[in-house]
Amino acid sequence: KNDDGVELAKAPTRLKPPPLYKVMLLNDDFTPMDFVVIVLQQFFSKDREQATRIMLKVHTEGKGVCGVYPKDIAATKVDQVIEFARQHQHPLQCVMEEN
Ligand code: NFA
Repeated sequence: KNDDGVELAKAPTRLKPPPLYKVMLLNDDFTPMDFVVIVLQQFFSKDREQATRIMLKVHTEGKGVCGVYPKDIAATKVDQVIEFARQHQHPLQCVMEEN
């Protein structure tokens, strides 16, 4: 109730956790493999071995999952990767997909 005794709408109790989004890297013919490995280490906290495995999956299959995050964090990762690639003049693309 507010000060006048009027019943106010209450937000519903959250039953479901927030949706998660996969952040994916897309293959291209120009970005160096070493650069993709650095991206996976720097922005997705992968060690060199995991990063190399994901990079090769993207290279051979066309795309691959780098990590799974809530929406705002996933969107920030996508922006950071695209900006980092752009600064280095590589065409590497990064997208998010609802899980
Ligand atoms: N296909 C790129 C090459 O042969 C490597 C690459 C891997 C690019 C993963 C983008 C993503 N240099």
